[in-house]
Amino acid sequence: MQKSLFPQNQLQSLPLVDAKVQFLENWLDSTTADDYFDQFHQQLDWQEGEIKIFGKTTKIPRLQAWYGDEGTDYQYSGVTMKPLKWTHQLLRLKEQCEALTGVSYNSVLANLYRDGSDSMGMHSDNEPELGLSPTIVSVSLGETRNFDFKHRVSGEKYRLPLSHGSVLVMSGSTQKYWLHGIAKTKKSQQARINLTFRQIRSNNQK
Ligand code: MD6
Ligand code: FE
Repeated sequence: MQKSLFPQNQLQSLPLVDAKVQFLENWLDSTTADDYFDQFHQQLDWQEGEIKIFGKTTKIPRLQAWYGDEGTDYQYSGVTMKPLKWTHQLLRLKEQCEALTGVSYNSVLANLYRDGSDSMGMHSDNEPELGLSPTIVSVSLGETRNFDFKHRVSGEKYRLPLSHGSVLVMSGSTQKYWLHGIAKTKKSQQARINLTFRQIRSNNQK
């Protein structure tokens, strides 16, 4: 039997050194993506998150919600988030991400960018509970926003627009060498939801 000329899925590798980043623009068809957007926008328990910088508490410029298996507490910039119980739709999307990547996830961080003035600063997802080379799957819904990468050492930059229904997978040494973030923009006014599925080492296992 002839081997398929194409890999199992259509993920495309981005040309970034010291990283493994894969992307698929129209992963979800538009009806499915619309349904997920509406459900998550209405049903998730969106909170104004806070971070502590040098002991000072500040509101973050977007809304957040954290869902996962029991024990997947998440420490983020000095704040601990306790996971809420999975919704039916989040579990369904998690299973689609698992089928795409062949990796299992036990938690998801949801971010809601209400308009172009909401943002996420440049960061790496390198918290100890994620392990050394985590695979993180990111699904984007709603407004297209630019996703920026910056290499920690060389300063090299790469920008990728993340559109409705697209999926981005980061793995290997990506978090070690690259920062990423979502800049503010004057252009984009509509809401965007991003979901990053992760595998957190549970507190019970520590
Ligand atoms: C966002 N995403 O797209 C924020 N992190 O709104 C992330 O911070 C992210 O997309 C790790 C892996 C993939 C991501
Ligand atoms: Fe991130």
